[in-house]
Amino acid sequence: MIAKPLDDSLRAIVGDTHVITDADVRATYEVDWTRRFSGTSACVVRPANTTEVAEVLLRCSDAGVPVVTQGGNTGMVGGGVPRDREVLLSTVRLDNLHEVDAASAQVSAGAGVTLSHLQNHVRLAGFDFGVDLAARESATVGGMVATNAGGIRVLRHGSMRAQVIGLEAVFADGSVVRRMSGLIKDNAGYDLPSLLVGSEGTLAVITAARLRLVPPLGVRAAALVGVDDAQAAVSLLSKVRDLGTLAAAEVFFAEGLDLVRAHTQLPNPLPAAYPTYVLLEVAARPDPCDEFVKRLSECSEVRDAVVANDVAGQQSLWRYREAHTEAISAEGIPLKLDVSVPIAALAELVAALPTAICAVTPDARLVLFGHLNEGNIHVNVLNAEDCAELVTEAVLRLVSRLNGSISAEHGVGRAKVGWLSLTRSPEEIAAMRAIKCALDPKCLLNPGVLFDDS
Ligand code: FAD
Ligand code: 2HG
Ligand code: ZN
Repeated sequence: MIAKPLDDSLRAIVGDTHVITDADVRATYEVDWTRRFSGTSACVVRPANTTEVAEVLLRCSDAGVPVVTQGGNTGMVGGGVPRDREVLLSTVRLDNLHEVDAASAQVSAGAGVTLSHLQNHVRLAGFDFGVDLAARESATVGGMVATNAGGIRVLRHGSMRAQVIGLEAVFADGSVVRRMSGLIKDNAGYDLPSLLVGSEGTLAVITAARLRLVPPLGVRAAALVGVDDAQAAVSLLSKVRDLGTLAAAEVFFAEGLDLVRAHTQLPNPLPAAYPTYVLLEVAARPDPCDEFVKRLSECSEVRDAVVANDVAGQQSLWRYREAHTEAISAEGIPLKLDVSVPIAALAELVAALPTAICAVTPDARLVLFGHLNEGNIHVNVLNAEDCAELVTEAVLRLVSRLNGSISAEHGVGRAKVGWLSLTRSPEEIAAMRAIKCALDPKCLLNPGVLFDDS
């Protein structure tokens, strides 16, 4: 599968055991989490440090062989799996995690460190990390930077971009750039770390990140609230947001809850069923719970609510939201469209989606959920394998008409390449292509991701 001279050089760089050519072992790297995207790699290479990454990229560049970078392989848009005999560079061994720098509230982490490892590490030092998401056991620092991951704490701390102070990365030709000193103020020219955040592996391989830490959330309370519809959810959010203690605001609907309950055997969270559910969490010092409960009792949108101020109770409320992805996957391979619209248009989007999708395929099963505060809805469509393109077109055009984005947090990957122009102007796409050509002139990094092959 791979020419002998390149195979020999890769083995010389990372060692025999870290160049995987066996088809059965490669297979786990060659299909994505959703099972929707797969391909074949020439081999899987697992470098142990930045020098090895640089040498691997240099050899591949000399041989003209494309490279796909993979972290935890939890991405949802097919960006981290090979298509056709690329070298797959896995970052699993870049798992160096430095001591927390308490004076600056920062930490340096290798690209292959998982989110849960990072969280446990910084919590032991009295800090927390500002991004959290349900794939925490597998998603890596490098993958989260490369996708500018969002998740459940964006309303409090921003997305991954807001946590990145500096990066170390290797360009396609093997040259290394490093900005890891932790300077908050450093305005000397173009900010390369910012450019690499969200670049989806198309500009460089990120090898390490210097990350901002946040104070622990403090005392928390979570409420699962039943409301009438998406408009009521938006209106409720606006009434609790000004408490100043909100730490999460998530939304899901009756279909999703039914699916989660069928999959997990969890009981009904509230005595009656409601069309729409909002999961709110507050966190602060001093204890924000009483004020939160009082505010909820004053909101006419609340039809019923269960409040948890103990950790176990909060975790069980979160389970209803976080189990959506696995419950949907247990039913089949969904078409996943992660979109955002201005919050004022959220209710219109939620109301229009069933009609738009039904017009393409009446048999589709639609499950919606997402991050309420950012107008970010995860549109999951089951039974749409045969008409995925048409459904994608219908949903993304609707989103574009509502001034939304075709990708809120998962990226463009391979999944949405054909629709980039719905969200980015020709001028923006031309500028992005110019950057790609300047940094990766042979187009060897993640070909087919973000841009089509032309
Ligand atoms: P991978 O899947 O391995 O790769 C993703 C992309 O990043 C690919 O294009 C890959 O080439 C590139 N990449 C990976 N590592 C590097 C590197 N070191 N250098 C350069 N490029 C690299 N995402 C959210 O934003 N918010 C959520 O709330 C959220 N929840 C999720 C819940 C579940 C259950 C699952 C399965 C996924 C969820 N995701 C979410 C999606 C996913 O976890 C994120 O996109 C995550 O950032 C991917 O990290 P990873 O290490 O798995 O990257
Ligand atoms: C989430 O918010 C993730 O749970 C996954 O972004 C979304 O499964 C999905 O569509
Ligand atoms: Zn999400």
